[in-house]
Amino acid sequence: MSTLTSWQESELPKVEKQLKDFVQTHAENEQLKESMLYSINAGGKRIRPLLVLATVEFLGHSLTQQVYQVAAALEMVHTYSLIHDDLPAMDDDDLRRGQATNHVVFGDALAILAGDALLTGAFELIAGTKLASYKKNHLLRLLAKSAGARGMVAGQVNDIQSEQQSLSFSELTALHQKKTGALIRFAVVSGGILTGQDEKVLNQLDDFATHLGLAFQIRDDLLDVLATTEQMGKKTQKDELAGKNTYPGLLGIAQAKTALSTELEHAHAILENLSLDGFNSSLLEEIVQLFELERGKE
Ligand code: GRG
Repeated sequence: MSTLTSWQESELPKVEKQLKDFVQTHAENEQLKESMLYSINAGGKRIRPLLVLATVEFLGHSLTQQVYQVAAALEMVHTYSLIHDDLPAMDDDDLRRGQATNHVVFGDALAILAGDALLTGAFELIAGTKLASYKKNHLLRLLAKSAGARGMVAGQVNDIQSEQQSLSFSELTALHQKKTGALIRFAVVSGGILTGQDEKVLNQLDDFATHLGLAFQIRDDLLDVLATTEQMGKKTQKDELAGKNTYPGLLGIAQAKTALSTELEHAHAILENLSLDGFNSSLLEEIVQLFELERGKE
């Protein structure tokens, strides 16, 4: 068993507990609770919480309840974004995480409201932690910025508005730095904020996560072309049909693979540089490897 596998088996249940306890105790309406828990329990990979936890470990600090709470809050924002993205008014998907999408099971209205409650609940969860006020403020402001009109929401709007138009490489990259990248950057930088790092380290973490976020998106685009619906637990081959701008669409598959490797090399190099300061990067390195294409698709 790899270090990452055994570590995540012992650590992720603590994030799951925060997620479930929060929804159980904060959703008064039974149907709303059911709808929120349906998507929370649908078997996401928990990449963003893993990045929060691994960054804290990398920076030489122990994992406290506050770290698990911030990781859970981030997963709540991510889960809300998937519920809303799947709605008929957006991507109109009926399969997510290998299951029927939230609106297919609960109806559009409840799905929208479950997403709203997960998003707002994330801020309540962080605000209620026992972190020092300055850290809490920083995390709340950064999460709002990352999720909102300068972050993920901005990226999603860009994505919708640019369907059926051709974006350049730099326009596509700017779109994804917001749509997918902003929450991945929050995951890593929050580890730095939680452990009280100075601005120089926070900037390096942000730089590392920017490359990781792009790698994540290029890989996701490649898998839409190369993987099956069963392998992904969501419909594949959709991007081209929807007239979406994608890395393989713009660059071709071979060059998109090269772009993925380039982003991962940049991420490695930044991590190595940070490791010179005495940090142990082995877990984060293993997580970076998860962003490579699996064997058979490389
Ligand atoms: C609705 C405001 C709003 C935003 C939605 C994130 C997003 C923006 C849309 C999701 C659509 C999509 C395919 C994005 C590309 C990459 C991505 C975020 C994939 C899903 O994340 P994973 O692979 O999913 O971490 P799991 O299910 O494992 O959590």
